[in-house]
Amino acid sequence: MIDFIKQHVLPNFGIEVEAKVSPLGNGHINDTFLVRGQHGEMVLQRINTEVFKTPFFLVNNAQKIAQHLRDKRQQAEYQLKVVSPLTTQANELAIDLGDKGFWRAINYLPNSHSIDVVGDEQQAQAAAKAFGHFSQALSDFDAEQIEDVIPQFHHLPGRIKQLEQAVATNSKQRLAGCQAWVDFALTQQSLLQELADIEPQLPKRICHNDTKINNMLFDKRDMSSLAIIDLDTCMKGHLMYDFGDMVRTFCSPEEEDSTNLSNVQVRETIFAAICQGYLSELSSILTKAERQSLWLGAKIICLMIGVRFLTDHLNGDVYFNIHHENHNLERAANQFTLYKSLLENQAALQQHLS
Ligand code: GN1
Ligand code: MG
Repeated sequence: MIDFIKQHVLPNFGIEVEAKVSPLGNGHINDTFLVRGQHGEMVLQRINTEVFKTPFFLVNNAQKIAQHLRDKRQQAEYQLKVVSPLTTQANELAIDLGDKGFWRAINYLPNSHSIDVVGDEQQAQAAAKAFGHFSQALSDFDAEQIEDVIPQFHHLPGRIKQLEQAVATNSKQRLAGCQAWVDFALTQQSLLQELADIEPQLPKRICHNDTKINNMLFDKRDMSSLAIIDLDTCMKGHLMYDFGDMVRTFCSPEEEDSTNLSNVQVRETIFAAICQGYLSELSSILTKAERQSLWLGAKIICLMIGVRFLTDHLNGDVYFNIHHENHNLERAANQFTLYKSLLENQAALQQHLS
């Protein structure tokens, strides 16, 4: 892959073939590389076109959002750095090499540092504030300009249907090995009614839709907030899911795929820090219903990603990249365990949202 990139991709971006190319980050969908050339560094990505079926939507959205954030920064209304698309020699946002991939480049931010597990409350609060600031800065952006890169992305009814379908097909004969988790997931459908009750009251805003802790970069020199990255799934939606993904990825002391389930739980102090950081930026724009929806967003996101991992395990790991056998099942077990911890601690946790 690296040789292919050097020979066939870098020239399109005007980068010499001698540049150093190395894998970057740990996304589950796209392939990401750091390119170090004579004239500096950039991030190069091969977009997974099975998942992003209209990849030009993705790069066009990212371009518009980056432009809006850069404008805000110029007016001193956005304090974070902006990751922007880099164009090809032909002044395009990406290069489509057919079955050899759809490639795009983004500027690399020097001194950046990402974490996979939140270490303390300060980190949680800073990251939640940064995601809140990002949404705040986009709150006056015309949502109609943004295409749905993945229709019905955060859509619990659809995700449950996909699980039921995978169970019915059982194409890889894996159902017996995960029946207990399937049964558990399918007994949680009261969330659907809760969702149906509140959703009509929620405004549609541009959301990040993947507010994982490693999509917020710290400045490694002083651990201050540097930038929000991965604009791939920025789409119209509900902010409760951005809040939910922070709860999902900040609160557990274990990584998303850890099999040390006895330690997978919601840390209340981290949950409280998320609420403080996020609301400090957004409380003036959130409607009453949006604020009420945040707890539901946390529950839905934790359950839904468990459902998605379990579905992919049953389907034979066709969506998320895996690194070993049963990886998606391990991820699902981890995320359902976290979801259970949320439910068990509901009374204490919800107080931080009032
Ligand atoms: C995927 O590839 P990555 O890490 O940016 C997924 C998210 C999941 C996440 C789970 C397009 O994101 O929805 O929450 O894995 N992205 C897509 O870690 O499905
Ligand atoms: Mg992502």
